[in-house]
Amino acid sequence: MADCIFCKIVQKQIPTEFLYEDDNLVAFRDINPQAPVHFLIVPKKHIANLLELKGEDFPFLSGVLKAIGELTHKLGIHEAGFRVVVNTGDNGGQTVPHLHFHVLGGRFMGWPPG
Ligand code: DGP
Repeated sequence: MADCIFCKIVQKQIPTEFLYEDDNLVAFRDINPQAPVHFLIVPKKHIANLLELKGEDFPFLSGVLKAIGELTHKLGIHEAGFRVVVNTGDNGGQTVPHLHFHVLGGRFMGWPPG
């Protein structure tokens, strides 16, 4: 989608190192990390948010779980734990309207979130 920053990253119009990639998604570090490890998992297809996911996106969702498993091990946060967040809409704090899964680790995180 034109003017979508994550579409531009997916299409390599904005140079970004991919930590992980498969047919349906890419993962890259958050530009404004909130934890020592903070990366985003982003569908290659433009999907605005969690509620826009369709049945046909199931391969993407299973890929998200695979990417989380592989990257948390690779980046060494699997044993101490980590958090997966999908901010959705204004109250959820979503600022980029292209679905993304935040994965944060490397420090203790309190609850409830702010
Ligand atoms: P959210 O607030 O949940 O929509 O999170 C959007 C995140 O995207 C935010 O933590 C910062 C990150 N971000 C925004 N623009 C860029 C970018 O150009 N590159 C990278 N790597 N991350 C970005």
